[in-house]
Amino acid sequence: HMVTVTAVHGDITRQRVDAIVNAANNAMRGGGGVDGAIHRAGGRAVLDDCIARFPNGLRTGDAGWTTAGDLPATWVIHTVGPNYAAGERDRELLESCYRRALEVADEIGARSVSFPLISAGVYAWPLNDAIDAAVTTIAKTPTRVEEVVLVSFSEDTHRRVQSQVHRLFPPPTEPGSVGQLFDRPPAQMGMRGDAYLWLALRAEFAATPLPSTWFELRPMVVQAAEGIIGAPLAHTDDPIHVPEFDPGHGMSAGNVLPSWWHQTGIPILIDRFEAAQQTNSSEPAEG
Ligand code: AR6
Repeated sequence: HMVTVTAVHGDITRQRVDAIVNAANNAMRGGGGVDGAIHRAGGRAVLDDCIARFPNGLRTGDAGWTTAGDLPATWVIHTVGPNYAAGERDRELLESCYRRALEVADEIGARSVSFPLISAGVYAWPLNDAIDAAVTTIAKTPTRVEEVVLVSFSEDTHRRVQSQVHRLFPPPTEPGSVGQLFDRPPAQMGMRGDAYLWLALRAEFAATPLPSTWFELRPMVVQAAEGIIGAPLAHTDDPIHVPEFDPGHGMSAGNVLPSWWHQTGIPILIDRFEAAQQTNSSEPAEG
């Protein structure tokens, strides 16, 4: 399907989209966290509509819409995530929240929808798994929604969401961009985090025009990589652990190997850069 998914750091109540999703509770009468923020910003109209349309509340894993009141969005799609802290640990229920919210979006004709990370706050679902449930369920749910925005309140959470979004929904790269050099992944990566770094660099350079020489390319890549991993890409065999590249599955997940970049990754990019230049200069441009 044609859905575009992006990650944003900020407050979901400020999102200018057709619908924002609320992480509500079964009673559907407001609460803390993102629920509290949405009811405060939306005003009394949101609560009145909750009472009118959901006199008996909402089941865990289900979703339903109300007006968005004073919010910039048109609708609020309320969904109730499982309360992990209280022992509700069936991941199917969490996935159901994303699926049902997208179904409700289709019902009301919302084309752009912003989600918070359902159950990842007060309900205490383990963060990496909450992120995985969000991105994989959105990826496999057929929908007419065109734009999904995953909004994270904290910078750390945003970085984790961003790297999973880059993996499952790689953004398009522009012709003649540095990002295009990353379009094909190399046959072998150094460590598991290197695949994430590769995709993060591809996204960062998606619209950056190619420099004129390869020796300008190298520092561009090194500098961007250092900005993303927050450490120097020194010539060393010591791996660097990047928390947001670690989906929480294994011990070496999230590790980046600087020596792989110097010995393999960057040389591959330089080869591709030179191949791209050959193609460009052999075009009959100057007639
Ligand atoms: N914008 C974006 N994300 C936010 C915002 C905001 N304004 N505020 C919080 N978050 P939570 P839950 C993030 O606790 O775990 C309520 O009392 C937050 O950092 O809001 O599903 C309800 O009434 C976290 O990553 O929802 C329920 O009783 C994510 O949103 C219960 O909490 C979800 O955190 C639901 O708990």
